[in-house]
Amino acid sequence: MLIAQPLKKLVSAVILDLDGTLINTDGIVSDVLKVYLVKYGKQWDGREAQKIVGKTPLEEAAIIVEDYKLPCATEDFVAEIYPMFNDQCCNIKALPGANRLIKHLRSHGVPMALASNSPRASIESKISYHQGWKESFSVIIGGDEVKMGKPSPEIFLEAAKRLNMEPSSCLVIEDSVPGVTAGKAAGTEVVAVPSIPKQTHLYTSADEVINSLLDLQLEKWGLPPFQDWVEGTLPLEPWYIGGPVIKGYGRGSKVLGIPTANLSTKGYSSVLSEHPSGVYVGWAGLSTRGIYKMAMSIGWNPYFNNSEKTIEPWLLHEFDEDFYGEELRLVIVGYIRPEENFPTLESLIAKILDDGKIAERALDLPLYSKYKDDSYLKNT
Ligand code: RBF
Ligand code: MG
Repeated sequence: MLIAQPLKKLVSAVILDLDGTLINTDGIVSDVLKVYLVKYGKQWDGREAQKIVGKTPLEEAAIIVEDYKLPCATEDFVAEIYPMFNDQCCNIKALPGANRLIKHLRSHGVPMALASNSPRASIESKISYHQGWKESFSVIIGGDEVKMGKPSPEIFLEAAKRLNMEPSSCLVIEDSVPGVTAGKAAGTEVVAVPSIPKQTHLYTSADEVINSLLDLQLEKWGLPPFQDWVEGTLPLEPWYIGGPVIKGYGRGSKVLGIPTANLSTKGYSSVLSEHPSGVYVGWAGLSTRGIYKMAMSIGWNPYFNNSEKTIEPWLLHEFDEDFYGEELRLVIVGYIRPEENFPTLESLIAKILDDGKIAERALDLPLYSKYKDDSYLKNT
């Protein structure tokens, strides 16, 4: 069946947000605030992150001073906390797909701007730890270089102007609601990549909402498409997790006919937060049994709307008994798709079976099959 792609406006330049879009700043912000608040006998509440995402530094500070009833002026708070962030700049990781996107656009000569509410100096410092980034942007604008930060359109209007482009010929990529608002007010096309899960409903003004940069389809915007997909999978820098197999929600076998060998998420919170929810392929090793192909879902299972991010590997092999408690080792080597919701259980099952076929075929490629011999999987 052919499904017509919804027609999007074609663009010839890309304007990127930095924090939460290209780099995982949230993790560092939480770490610093956790330490800082202890001084005042307060405890950082992870949910606060939602309130400050996309705000200017001064707005962020005002919210925290107010919410935690800190006995200091917003300015003093900023003066104290900023050096703490700056010390941590070197530890902020690129988000999955960020390097790939920047390299790809650069190699195709697509003009790129970086437009962030962060002060210019802080932007420069943050990107200096990522090789090839600074040279890739023909324009960089900080929140201190415009009168009003996002959600005002000013920063994106200025970025377009300096790129010598009409705003309508620019694609803005943004993780925050104020950023999306700013982009639409400036007249640009906007792809939202929300950095906080399960908030898609807040992004209705964006032209498209995607789950992570891995899901960007540049051809929808008339930009040169990525060419790194093979056999329905996107090769990744491999990553490793393992542990004893635990009982999941008990739906895999019973409801779906697809038994997953779930792993505990304990001890993996940072690994889990680094990797977008979605469906992946890789190799699975069971210490006493062997090494098997695997398709795996990570996330909240939108169809069941779980409250916890889970790891659910499906070993592509018929086992004649359960193996709860056995040590399972995984190497994840490729990405298939974001998690989706489905109108019926049958359509969810059909999609998962498709994923299995994709994994079966792709993992035979030398690019992936070489990891079958990874010593991590053998666990001896
Ligand atoms: N659950 C969803 O709600 N949406 C999905 O797109 C989805 N994709 C999956 C892909 C694979 C390869 C596997 C093994 C599971 C997937 N699941 C998905 C999770 C499935 O709902 C879950 O394993 C069962 O509910 C058992 O807890
Ligand atoms: Mg942002």
